[in-house]
Amino acid sequence: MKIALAGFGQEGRISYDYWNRDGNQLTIVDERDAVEGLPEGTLTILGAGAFAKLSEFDLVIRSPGINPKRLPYEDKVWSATNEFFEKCPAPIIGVTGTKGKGTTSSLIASILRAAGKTVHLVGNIGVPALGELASIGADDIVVYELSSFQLWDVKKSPHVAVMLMIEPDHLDIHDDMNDYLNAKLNIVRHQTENDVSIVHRSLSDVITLPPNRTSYMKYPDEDTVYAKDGWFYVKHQKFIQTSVLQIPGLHNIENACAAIAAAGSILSSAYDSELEAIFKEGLSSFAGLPHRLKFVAEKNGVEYYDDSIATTPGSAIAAIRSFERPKVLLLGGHDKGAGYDELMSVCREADAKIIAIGANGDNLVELAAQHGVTCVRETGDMPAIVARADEIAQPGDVVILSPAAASFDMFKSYADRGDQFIAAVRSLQS
Ligand code: UMA
Repeated sequence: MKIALAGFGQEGRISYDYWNRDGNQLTIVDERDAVEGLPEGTLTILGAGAFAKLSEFDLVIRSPGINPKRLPYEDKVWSATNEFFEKCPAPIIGVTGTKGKGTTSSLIASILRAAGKTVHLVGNIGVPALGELASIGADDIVVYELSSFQLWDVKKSPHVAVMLMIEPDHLDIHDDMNDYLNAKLNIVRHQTENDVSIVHRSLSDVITLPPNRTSYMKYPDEDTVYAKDGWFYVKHQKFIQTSVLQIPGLHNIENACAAIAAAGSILSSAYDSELEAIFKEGLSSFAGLPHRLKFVAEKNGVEYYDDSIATTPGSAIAAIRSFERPKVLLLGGHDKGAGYDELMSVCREADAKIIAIGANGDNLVELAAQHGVTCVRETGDMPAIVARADEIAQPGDVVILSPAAASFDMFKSYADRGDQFIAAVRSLQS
């Protein structure tokens, strides 16, 4: 078969290894002019306009970040996620939502591992699923973190679908909010009778299940899983103390509610004392993913937190709400089309000060002034940004890098932005 691999990033590279068999002729197609690490002797179509030349191929494998409308080759377009859903021998728990997918997926995996299961944690979390396929057995469980990009054109849905909260995001790539939401809803769209859907209560109005499905589990909710007065409750029964979690913030208590519901749907819905010990171990042993509201260091009486993964206003709001103490927020970057008014109101209520950074920093300064929020502009690099925070913050304050924007204006990725922040904080004089 003549196969075009559209996009040669993390997924494209794994797709190359996967389809490089059975006499297939592979061609790497990418809109960048130069792509590093090309396998020797491979056919390529590179540069602007590369996707216009694919009609002669039998199969086009779409990388997640490419809008399907840009590959108008009808039933020839396929994806690594579709291939994985088709071939995976084990049950799949899929997790989507705007923020919290990685954390919730990890919590689910942690609980299932505490129960002795062999778990494969794959997907948007940074592990292309196809690369794991060969090592998955029928008795294992897959936890698949799914982005809207991966769900965009899926033909199957996972056995257990978890939909976390959704807010505007990726509107620079999706046509509009409807297109984004529609892609996410594919996580339940092809489910069958015995499948399970676990849906954040804020989505009650938008969720549409396939005709053969009648109900879904809403969370947090008194009839399913919720948290009250420092305890997780399952079906009205006190279950585990919320303090077992190592990860801070109310949003993470909600993520844990979703994880308890999802893991319970695989292990047993009895939630008895034996399960209680397993869940406790699973929930407490997860120390959090890098760059998600992680404590970095205390300098001059000020605590610094790295929340570089926060690329949307909603996640920055969650970060602000995670602390009682006075806050200095490092905000800004490449704008993805989401509005900042609500975030500014929350900053105003919480009396948080802002240091506006990155490409949309000037707009943020203007908006902060309209909302009566204290805001300074910093146009320097990460050490300059951290030095400015050191200048402004008082002992007892927290400084949070929670930029509510993508990183590509100044950094390679959110991880690079977070790593540079950690390095700059650690080298601050104290
Ligand atoms: N490309 C084009 N044209 C386009 C888009 C991309 O030519 O219109 C090319 C790029 O030049 C590049 C390649 O395609 O060479 C990149 O492919 P990609 O953007 O689809 O990304 P991958 O490197 O394959 O990584 C993807 C996910 N990235 C995106 O969805 C943007 C990774 O999620 C994921 O970890 C990985 O697959 C493994 O499954 C990252 C992400 O930022 C963490 N996700 C977004 C998020 O979490 O907000 C959705």
